[in-house]
Amino acid sequence: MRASALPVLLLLATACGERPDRATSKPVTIGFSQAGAESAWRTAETRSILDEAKSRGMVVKFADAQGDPEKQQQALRSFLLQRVDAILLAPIVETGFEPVLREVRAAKIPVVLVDRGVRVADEGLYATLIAADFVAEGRAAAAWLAQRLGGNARIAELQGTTGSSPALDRARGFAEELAKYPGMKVVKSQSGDFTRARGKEVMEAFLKAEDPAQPFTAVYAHNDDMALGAIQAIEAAGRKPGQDLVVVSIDGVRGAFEAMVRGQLDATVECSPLLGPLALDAVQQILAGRPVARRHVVPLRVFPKEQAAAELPNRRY
Ligand code: GYE
Repeated sequence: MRASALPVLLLLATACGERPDRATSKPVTIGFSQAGAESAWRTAETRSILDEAKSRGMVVKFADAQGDPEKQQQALRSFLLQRVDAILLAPIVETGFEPVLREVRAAKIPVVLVDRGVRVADEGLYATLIAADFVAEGRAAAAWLAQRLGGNARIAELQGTTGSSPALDRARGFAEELAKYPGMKVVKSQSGDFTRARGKEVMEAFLKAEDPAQPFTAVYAHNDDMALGAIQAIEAAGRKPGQDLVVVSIDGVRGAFEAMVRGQLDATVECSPLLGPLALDAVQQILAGRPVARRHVVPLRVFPKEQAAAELPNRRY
């Protein structure tokens, strides 16, 4: 082989997902610990990562923790035993990861956090976090609602999975922004676990316990799926979502745009689940020994229902 052909071959190998530091043609193997399949957002994220890995010639060991933090720890330990080249972790909750991440680091396996953060004393336990700014999303939802309702609202809040970074931060950002408006109050708040079924159940209970003299005028759901469940509960109670109650949520899934076109949902804050290209770029950079930014913030956009019909054909999830 001519010496000049070598760098080209190496480059090709890198582009196909091979570890550039290995002379063999063994493909890169990634362990992907997914939180669950609770929402349309999450299934879109799973697809984005699996499709992107496939197109880069990477092998993915996929483990769905089904919302169980214990299962997620087991998945990480099994990736460790299988000696994967890198781990993608979409953590269910923020806490409890320190010990297992120490084991993973001792085995020199890099960890890329996708979509949610963890709370660890030693931030060096993961290479980078690729996720939206959930506090900013909560703020954007509150600001939009305040503007829409002229600074006065009695709000029912459907929170995401207890202890997850999006639930904590979306609640915090919303509350911080709301504090600027004395007429805006969260009167009920409970977790609906990011699912449509729980969103419906919790909203049903809220409406049953509602004081008729002081009815809710708005719903803030930490994701679209819960908002779609709440909309069913509101309609079943003989009220009109989008009219009697203004509904705002987060994610920007296709179902939310369809509900906006029907006039049932008022606005959604987009949080893109299409993280595959970003996550796998990070993995490839790390394996090639190149530096990666500690944090990649996925940008947000607010879509009110007036824009939904024009935007619907552009939605990719
Ligand atoms: O908003 C929600 C999902 O972690 C950002 O998890 C993600 C959230 C998303 O179940 O729909």
